[in-house]
Order: sequence, then structure tokens, then C-alpha cells
Amino acid sequence: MIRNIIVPRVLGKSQEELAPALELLRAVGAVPGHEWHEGNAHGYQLEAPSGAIEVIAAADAPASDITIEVPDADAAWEIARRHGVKVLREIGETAYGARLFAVEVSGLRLAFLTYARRDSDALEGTLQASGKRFAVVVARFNSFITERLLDGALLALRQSGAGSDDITVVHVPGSFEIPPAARHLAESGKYDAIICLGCLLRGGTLHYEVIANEVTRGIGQSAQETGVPHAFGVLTCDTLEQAIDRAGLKAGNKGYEAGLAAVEMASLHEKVTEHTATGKR
Ligand code: DLZ
Repeated sequence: MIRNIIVPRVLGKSQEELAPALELLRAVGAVPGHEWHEGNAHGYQLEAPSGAIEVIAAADAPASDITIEVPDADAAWEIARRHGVKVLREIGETAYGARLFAVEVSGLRLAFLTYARRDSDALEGTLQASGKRFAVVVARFNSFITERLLDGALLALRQSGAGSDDITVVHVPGSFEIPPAARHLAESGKYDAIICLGCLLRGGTLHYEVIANEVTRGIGQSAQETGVPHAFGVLTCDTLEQAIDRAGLKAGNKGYEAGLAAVEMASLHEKVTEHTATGKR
């Protein structure tokens, strides 16, 4: 049985040359996986929820090295353009009804596409944050971790097009203080989404379960009772090592993921509000 398929690509000779491709792939949602380092060689796996090998019989070689299916090619196009990568093909329709664009980054030709959906009436948020306002509530406790989460969340917001003036960062002492601050911000009516960032460590936190449950419940309650989307970026880890992994290294950056979730939910919230106001079914 095959467990995993890895297609190695050597891009450039240094990590610096590789960085732009890694950044773009991460920005469109690839999750950093296993990595290895051997002398001057460095390998980084990027994971996707599913993958397939495609074998082709054709006269011409395909125009891309890797084809990536994304939920919203138009949103991915905006992200790619903000990364300043070389455009090989602008976003547009294909003969087979998909939206597709292609770029070149670190010498790698990447095609991104979204197939036409049968449920084209379905509502779905996009990763476009321009014109929307966000508040980020971040705990100072375990700031070694939470500052990294904050960097990740701010990167996600900026890459999605949020303006600096549209982002408010609020620092609170610890995770326990996140829910009331988030609620206060949500009730102000000034924000399209709230991002909550903190780090609770089992080893160092008295009554860890109680505090973790209280913080989770408080954030969920604030979201449900105010109607403003809240993204949950509070790490609950057994060890500092696990928290470090989730704040920018092996297991990605949960602050970044919370930032993207906030953008998507702010967009979805707007769409659902419009949809329900017009009385469509
Ligand atoms: C007191 C405390 C402890 C022991 N551990 C943590 C933690 O791991 N993560 C965190 O965000 N905050 C912790 N705190 C602080 C509480 O969240 C809170 O700020 C204080 O109890 C003051 O209300």
C-alpha cells in the first residue's frame, strides 16, 4: 500500500532562493510538514488535504510543474499578486470551466485552479480583507509564544489585503482576560472579526483544564452572543516544545491560521447578512 507520495523538486541552491515559493504556498493554505536538513541541502514538505498523481498522454509538456486546486482561485490570485511573483497566465476561465492562473516563483511554475462548482449558489467566504476591520486580542503570558502568534495573524491579515489602519491590537495580561476584552471589542460594532491569541501550558498553569475550558467557552459565547466572528488562536499545549511547534515551526503558525479564519469568516458573515436581507432562499 502507498502511504504518501512525494515529488521532490530542487529549486535554486540556497534556502533564500527557496523562501518565496514556500511563502506563497503557505499563504494559499499549504501546511508545513516534515522538513530535513543535511549539510547545505534543505527539504520542506508542504501538505494538502488531498493529492493525486496525474499521468498525461499528450504531444506537449504541461505549462506548470505543479497544479494546485484551491477553494477560490480569485482569492489565491490576489494573494499571489501581493507576493509580487512572475505571472505566467492571468486569472481566467479555462475551456473546461475552471478558474485558473499560473505564476513562476523560485523557478517553479505553479498553476492554481478552482473547478466550476455544482453548488454554485453555495455561500462561501473569501480571503479578501480589504475594507474590513479586525481586532487582535493577544495575551502577554507566555509572550515568547504569543508574540509569534501575533506576527502570524498580522501577516495573514496583511497578505489578505487588510490595511494597517484597519487592524487594532489589544494586549491583555493572560488568556483568562481574552474573552472579556474580545467581547468589549465585538460589542463596539467597529470590527468585522476578532482574533484571539494566547498560550496555556499544562505544566505551568494551575487548574489548566478549568482555565482552558473557561477561555474557550468565553470566546465562543462572545462570538455567538454578539454575532461577530471570533477566530480561536489560543494554544493549549502539554509542553513548551509543542507550543513552539505551533507558533511558527513544524506545525505551522496557529496565529496565521486564525488570521485567515477571521478573514474568511468576516467575508462569509457579510455574504450571509446580504443573502438573508434580500430574502433569497
Ligand atoms: C496565572 C496564569 C498561569 C499560571 N498560566 C497561564 C498560562 O499558561 N497562559 C496564560 O495565558 N495565562 C496564564 N496565567 C494568567 C491568567 O490567564 C490570568 O492572566 C491571571 O490569572 C490574572 O487574572
